[in-house]
Amino acid sequence: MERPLTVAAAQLGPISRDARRQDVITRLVSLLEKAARMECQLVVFPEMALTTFFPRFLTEDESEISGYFETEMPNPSVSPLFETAARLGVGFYLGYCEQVGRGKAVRRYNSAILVDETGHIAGKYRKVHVPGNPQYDPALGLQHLEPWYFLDGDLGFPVFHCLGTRIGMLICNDRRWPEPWRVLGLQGAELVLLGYNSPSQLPDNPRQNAFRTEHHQLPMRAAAYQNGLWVVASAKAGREEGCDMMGGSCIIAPSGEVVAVSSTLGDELLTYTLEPGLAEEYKSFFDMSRYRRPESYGLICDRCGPGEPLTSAEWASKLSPKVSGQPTDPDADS
Ligand code: CDV
Repeated sequence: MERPLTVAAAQLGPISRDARRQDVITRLVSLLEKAARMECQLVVFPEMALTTFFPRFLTEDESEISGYFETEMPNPSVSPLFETAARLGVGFYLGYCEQVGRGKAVRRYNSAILVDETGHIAGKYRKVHVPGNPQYDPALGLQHLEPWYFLDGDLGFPVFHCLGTRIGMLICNDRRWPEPWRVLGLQGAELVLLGYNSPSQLPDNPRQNAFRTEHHQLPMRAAAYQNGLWVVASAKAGREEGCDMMGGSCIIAPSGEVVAVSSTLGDELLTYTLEPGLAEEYKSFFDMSRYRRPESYGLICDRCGPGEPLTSAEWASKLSPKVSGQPTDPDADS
């Protein structure tokens, strides 16, 4: 049964450090209204869509830091967004900075919420792969201090039923790792929404500069194909507080094809009518229940980083009885 869903990546241009929250919300509401006029049902805003990407600065000024965080969601400053969504019947993904608790018990996360077409929060995700350094490093050409401000997400990789679709969420750096995509795919995700803030140049890894767009799309295209799902990725782009941020917001089909891509570095709406059912076609092609071999993949969870190659004896002890009943050493029979 066909059930088309018209989605939009609502790319944002830069947000300055001293931007008023109210002015940012006005920009988001205007993109939401435009999306509704274009008959979109779901709009994806970037990571940290309410503020500048402040982890490029080190600040210990608590009043500045707390000004970047939301202590509840929704709250009076963002309510125009929720009200507009409900009035127009448009759902949205919003990346924001979440603060839980107070004083010494404070916990801060780089989060995203999924809001349904009635303006209610259908789900929340907290960024798991928090990149960068926990301290200022004067040797670096570009500071990326997310671990100074944020804890690793502790909600796993949930999938939500929303707008008749199984939807998962990721945030920026998560897209570069295959594991979260697989975990979402194993829960039947048909659509993954992702906001990002990615510098267009890496001064400390200059040999990657020529591949920035490639390294942005490559893991998402592979993940879309390997897990049979759609991806909507939305950038905070342009020159923000002296840092050039890449655009390239895009929509990717389960075939791995990029079906829409942004063309500016400013506020821009990128729309596409997707067919969630196409995800099923690719999921059936891979038929994971039949062909995956989790009993051989244990090393993925046992090891964090690379180590020495396993010996055949180590493999034999690691493999589940289902596999280790068979010889793992090609010479074992001879
Ligand atoms: N906001 C991010 O997570 N940005 C990272 C940086 C560290 C490059 C990214 O993967 O794009």
